[in-house]
Amino acid sequence: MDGMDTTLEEIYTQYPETVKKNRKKHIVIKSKADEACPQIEANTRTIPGIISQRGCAYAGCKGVVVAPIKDMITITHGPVGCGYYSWGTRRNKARADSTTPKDKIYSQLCFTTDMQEPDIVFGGDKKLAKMIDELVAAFHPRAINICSTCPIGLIGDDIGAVAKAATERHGIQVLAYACEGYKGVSQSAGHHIANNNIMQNVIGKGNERKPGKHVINILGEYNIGGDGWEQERILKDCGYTVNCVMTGDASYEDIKNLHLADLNLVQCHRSINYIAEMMETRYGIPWLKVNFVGIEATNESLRQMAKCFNDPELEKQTEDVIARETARIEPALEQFRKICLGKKAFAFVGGSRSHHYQHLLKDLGMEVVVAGYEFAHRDDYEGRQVIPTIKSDADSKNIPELHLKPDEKLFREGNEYLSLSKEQFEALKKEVPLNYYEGMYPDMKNGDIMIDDCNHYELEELIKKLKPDLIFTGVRDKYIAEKMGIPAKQMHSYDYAGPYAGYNGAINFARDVTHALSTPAWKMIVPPWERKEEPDAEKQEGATHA
Ligand code: CFM
Repeated sequence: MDGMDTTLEEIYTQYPETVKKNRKKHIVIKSKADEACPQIEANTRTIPGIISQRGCAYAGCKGVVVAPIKDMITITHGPVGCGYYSWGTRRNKARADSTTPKDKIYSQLCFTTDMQEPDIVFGGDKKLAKMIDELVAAFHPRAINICSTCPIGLIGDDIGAVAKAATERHGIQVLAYACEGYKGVSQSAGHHIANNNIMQNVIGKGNERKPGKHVINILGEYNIGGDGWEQERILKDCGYTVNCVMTGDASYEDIKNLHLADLNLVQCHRSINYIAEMMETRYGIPWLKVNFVGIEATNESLRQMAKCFNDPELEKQTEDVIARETARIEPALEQFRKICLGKKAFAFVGGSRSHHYQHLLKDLGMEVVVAGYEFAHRDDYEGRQVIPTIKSDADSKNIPELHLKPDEKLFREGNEYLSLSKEQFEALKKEVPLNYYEGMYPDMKNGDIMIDDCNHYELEELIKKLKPDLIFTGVRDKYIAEKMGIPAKQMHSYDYAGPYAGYNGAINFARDVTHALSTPAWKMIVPPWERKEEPDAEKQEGATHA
């Protein structure tokens, strides 16, 4: 413990006093003495000049939540760079199905108004309206999203009015998201903006309940590398009807019918907890935080779900699936474990994976000693019980909290959704943490570090001091680790691999991690400034003038 304190103190000493004071609040060392998680500062502005790993509100709204809806056209209203650089970078996979043919899937395409200087000077609303007309004529989409980037907020285009007029003109829903990049301190603000708009304007518009005894949604699952498909496979085998995976491979129609389910599962709490909570308020649908990353975590989530419905047949089928799948993958995992066992890792991902993947790493016998989020809020670290004590910050001042009321026609009590008596429901709540998330802290070990908005400097220092065997990173910090000779797995798009969720995902992940740990390549890297021999001056000259 003391050792870790000293390590951090040494890192801080390089900072000016004010920076040191600020950054100290974003780092917590887990100590046995602390029953509850000490307060960690999160979701506040990154100190200017510090190289952060965060994205912007537009990235959170467009890139994360709305663009994966496969049959909606999403327009980036802004300069071409915002659209171009957010095109195809997030691997939210989509495929045709019985309700969405191939030619109605737009999530792989990029649409932007390509704002030019005259548009910035004279306004871009006309250009946007014209683009919508062209898109409707060319593609006949079922619905359209408009996502604004920074300049739009600055020049004051009224995208709401453009969307309203277009809805009337074309008879399809056109939604406007004022998700200018600067709307928050990170992409987290964009999640909230998207959640609000979808909740207010899309969810509840449909009336087609899918057939099945137990109908569920998976909220906050974006089907990166096919993760959502693996979860659907498992859940169907257990006997569930998956109404909607929100928003990975989801269709507009699925989201209109989102309220016609008995239970909401929440995979990524950070990005979708608003909708889970608002659906509970408006419709009474209970939600359950699950984690389908990791074998034990998947098993535990499936068992908790089965308990919710108090259906012996469902429980039996769940146990059968767990037994069958575990037996199938165990022999292969056992081989990978030989290399993974005892290895030390860091995990720095956005707002939920640094917690989820600790479970999978534990399955492989690895331990995470430092874990951090780029943009999570205090509740993702400390648990939802802290929400009432969180001060309003830059984000929440910009984004309205919707104060929804129970829907007069559709609201039902939680126990009715699960076909339980009131008493059974109360008993269930004692056993299964409905409508709650305990955060990452309880899963960390004594002496581990939890760090918010970790920067390049801190990452380098932590690597030097704690010498991890492997690092799970973002798209930029990955290269810091690799240049230092440490293998890194990029955990946003999985370095183009995956799926990593569920049972099949566990095997893919174990194989990729084993490859990373056993390749000698990273140890062979010697940067030019550390090479012993003097560079050949003549050759260098020649190279420059060639
Ligand atoms: Fe949720 Fe995500 Fe994440 Fe996230 Fe993201 Fe992502 Fe992520 Mo990249 S929604 S918070 S904003 S689990 S895109 S699929 S990997 S930072 S940890």
